[in-house]
Amino acid sequence: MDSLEQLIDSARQDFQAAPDAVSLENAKAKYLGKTGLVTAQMKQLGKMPPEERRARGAVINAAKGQIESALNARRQEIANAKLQERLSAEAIDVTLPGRGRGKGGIHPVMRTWERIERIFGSIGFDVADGPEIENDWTNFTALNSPENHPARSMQDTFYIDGKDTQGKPLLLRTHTSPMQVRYARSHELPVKVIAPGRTYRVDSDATHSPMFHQVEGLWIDTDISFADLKGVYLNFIQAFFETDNVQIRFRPSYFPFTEPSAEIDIAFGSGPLKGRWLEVSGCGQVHPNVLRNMGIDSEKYTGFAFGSGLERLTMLRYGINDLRLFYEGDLRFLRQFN
Ligand code: 2NL
Repeated sequence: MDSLEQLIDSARQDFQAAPDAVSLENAKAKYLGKTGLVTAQMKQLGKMPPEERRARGAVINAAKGQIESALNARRQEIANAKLQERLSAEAIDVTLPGRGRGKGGIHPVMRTWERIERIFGSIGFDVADGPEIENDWTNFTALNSPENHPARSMQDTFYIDGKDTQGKPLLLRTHTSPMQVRYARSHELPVKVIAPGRTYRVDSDATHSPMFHQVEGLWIDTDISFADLKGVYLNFIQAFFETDNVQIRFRPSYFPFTEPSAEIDIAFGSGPLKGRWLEVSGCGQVHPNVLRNMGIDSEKYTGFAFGSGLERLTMLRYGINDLRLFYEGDLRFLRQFN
């Protein structure tokens, strides 16, 4: 066999034996490099007589071409093998369930908020919304709070730097009543509305937070009495706690914005709180001065109002014993409601 045939055979074997790109390039040098075996054959040509040189040169070139294509074929094989290896290492099992994203959830106080809107909505109450930064007329004066009332002091209320357009102090609303004042002044009678929202007072301990949530209710028409208040509130408590086995009582009290005024207590007939009177709300007949500040004829119209804390209602509904759990953002606590 011609030595060139052997050269091609041995190159093919060497290339085939090369396990990776680096050894393949080394094997290439052995044949096609500057000092390689094919190159050595080329160098022989110079010593040949011209008439043989031509034919021999063509044969060597053909052999070189075969070795090059064997090299390229092996290069392709190695590249393909490497790609296959990567693909199987990085394989994605598309049949696995997705990992999903943290979905977030509804805060228990917000659940209470939504429940209350639904319950009062079902008996025809509208929902009012308004600013958390108020002026002192809407937050205090309109609600019949005397100028020197302690609730208006810097000790009890967060005042904002700067004044409103009339040079009056600005403050974080201390109750949601100002929303109802705004609502009543801008809507036709009868007024039948609830005002849920955030409120702020300078107060912070185990049972008080500087920010808390309140819902107030207001129903003003020609013949709205305390009896209507009792009916509406009992209906609300029964719907909210999902039981008819609950009693309600009114205890005389005082608020500047209502006259007469009362505290509302409830007592469950069963469960862990069975038989204990629990305070859940303040309420009363809207004071005539407040009606006048709403632009309502206090000789023709009467109405009731109440104010309940959303945190308190939420604690009673779920059996939560510490108010601070609502504000710590501990997911172990919050996840239980979702
Ligand atoms: C409490 C007391 C109360 C009201 C809120 C009210 C609102 C208007 C007019 C008259 Cl616009 N009254 N709201 C009335 C009585 C009591 O809340 O201690 N809540 C937690």
